[in-house]
Amino acid sequence: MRATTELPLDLVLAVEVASDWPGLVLALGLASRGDEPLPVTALEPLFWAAGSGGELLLPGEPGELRFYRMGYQSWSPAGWVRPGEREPHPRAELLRRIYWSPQSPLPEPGAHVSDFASALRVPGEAGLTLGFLTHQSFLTHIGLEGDAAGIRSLSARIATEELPLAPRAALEGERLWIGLDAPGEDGIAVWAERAGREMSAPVPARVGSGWCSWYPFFTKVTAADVLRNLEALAPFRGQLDTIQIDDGFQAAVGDWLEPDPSFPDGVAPLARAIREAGFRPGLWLAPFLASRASATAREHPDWLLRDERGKPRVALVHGSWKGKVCYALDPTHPEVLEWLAHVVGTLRAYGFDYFKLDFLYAGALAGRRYDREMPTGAAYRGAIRVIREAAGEDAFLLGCGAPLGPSIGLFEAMRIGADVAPAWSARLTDFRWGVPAAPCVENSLRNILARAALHQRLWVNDPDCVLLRDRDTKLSETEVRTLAAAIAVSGGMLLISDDLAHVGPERQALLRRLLPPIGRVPRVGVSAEEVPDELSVAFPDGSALLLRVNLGARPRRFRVEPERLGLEVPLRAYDVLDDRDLGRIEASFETAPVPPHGALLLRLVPLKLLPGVVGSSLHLAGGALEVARLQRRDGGGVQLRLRLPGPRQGRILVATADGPPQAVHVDFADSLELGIEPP
Ligand code: 9PG
Repeated sequence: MRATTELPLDLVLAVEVASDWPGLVLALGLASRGDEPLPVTALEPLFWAAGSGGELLLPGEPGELRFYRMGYQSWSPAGWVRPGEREPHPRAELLRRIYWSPQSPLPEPGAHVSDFASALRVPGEAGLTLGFLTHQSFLTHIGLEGDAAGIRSLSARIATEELPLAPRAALEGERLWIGLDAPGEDGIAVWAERAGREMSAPVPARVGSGWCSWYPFFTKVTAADVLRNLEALAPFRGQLDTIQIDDGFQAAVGDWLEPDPSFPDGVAPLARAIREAGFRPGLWLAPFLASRASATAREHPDWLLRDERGKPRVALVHGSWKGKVCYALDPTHPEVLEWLAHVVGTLRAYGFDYFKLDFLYAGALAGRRYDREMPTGAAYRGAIRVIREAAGEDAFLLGCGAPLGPSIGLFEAMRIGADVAPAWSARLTDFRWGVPAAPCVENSLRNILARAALHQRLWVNDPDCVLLRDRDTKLSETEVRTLAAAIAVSGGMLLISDDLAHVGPERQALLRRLLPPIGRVPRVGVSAEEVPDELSVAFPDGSALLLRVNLGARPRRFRVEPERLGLEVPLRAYDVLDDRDLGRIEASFETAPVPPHGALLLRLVPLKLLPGVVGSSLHLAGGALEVARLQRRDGGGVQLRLRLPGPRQGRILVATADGPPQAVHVDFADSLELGIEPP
């Protein structure tokens, strides 16, 4: 469709009707007919306001509607809000720069914003999903105005940043998908599936695991700490993939090839040692930051992004970094790009082929760039592509602190939430910041649950690390298990981050139960709360794993409805975390109370799948990953092959369709052939 306007400008709209899902794709663009450049503020492929004609028909009562807030970057909080509800609000300009899109307004009372994609639905009912499928050039957001009485407006916006449209030139907007009829939770999944496809997301088939130096050592990490842990991890060779050195090896943020005195020989010998020990060497970098104390910032003031007054743009003030104040590098400056290629190419030549690229929002800040005509998304993507090229097509890029939309298609994996910490909550800091994003388990869990649907559609989700230490932690046994179970069931990367000297035998046994990562795409349960409390995984053998999390401060019972999970009753239920058989289940049931901050992890096996393994203490999958082969023998016995990497001790529960399960104690490494006769 083409429409002319009063300006020397045509609107060009292409509408595609999707064949595999009810909905459509809108591609809105502009074509100039004039002789003068025309600055363009924004494109809105969708705008609806009450009373402007057309009706927004949604099931349920307006007061029950929830709006999904994606959050701008890895650490920004995601979740469902009630229209009209007060939302998080960064209290300082610098916090806004870190957690908010430079192109999205801050939420006002009665107005809501979700970056890149959103959904609007009554819990459990079909709803409306809006999401941009491409982010080649521009940042995007979905806006909503309304409250419990009704929705006043809904819009989908492409920020074109006042960039001039050249005479006679055309401008293509990002493509917007409007999904109808999807239950809200699933709508986000369908959007992610499509956006991943359109942007050719390089999603690895296998989900990886590793050790990260940050959470035990922070910036104080030394080469000796890394080597000591490498040695302690030898028994996990073949099960943990990557040993990743985090922040602290560099002379200053921005001076990546100059070692800090705590790494007297630099990182090259460590890359070799890690590889020789049978692991993949990984390294952390913040490619768009340069601290005030760095040679990079000092020697190349022209590489820094500038604000409106021409001053270097501050991206972060960090208490434990030399120089504290960090500037953002200009992602369009040719010398910056050349230097980034040199840095990453050199590190690759040292042997690193896994890069955790952090504080990436700094590559998409507002400011005056060398290339003044390049929009933010394109500038960011161009710089990441340069890094990719230097790192190698076979390198593993993990994004962190990254604007989500423009990162689609460029990363194997992406951090999807706040940092963990050895404490459940950080409410005071969250309150001071105005954004619940301070490092703690509670904030990390929020996004593990609320962004679970992105996993293996846009990238492999990195939920951040499991914390296993039993010293120097405020986390209770219950809280440690909740974090571990949520990370496992989310299907995301399985990273640990402790000094192994502080991980006792029981917590090491828990680590075994987390490896290999489950790696599957979970389904998010229906919830009327801000954060969903349910994830479930359906396994190809017909069984399922169900996770329920009690984020509250009081014990809570949960209702388990097998049909809702697509499971046939009768079935057998097994409590994985407590290694306890829950018997035969005939219908929906109410669970025993789950303590505050606790989790319930159930393996559910329909009787029609039996005889078979109904429970196992060998892995948090509870039996779903363990069985490589099962043969039924005459007379009711079974022949089993168990397969799991590394030494395993524990018990498996084997059941027939009608009897109680038999517990069989096993002790093996890698695999075990087992014949079991009926009792
Ligand atoms: C290394 C860390 C770890 C961690 C990352 C990221 O706003 N801040 O001051 C802020 C500091 C650190 C931080 C996030 C925000 O953590 O998520 O895993 O790599 O950097 O410095």
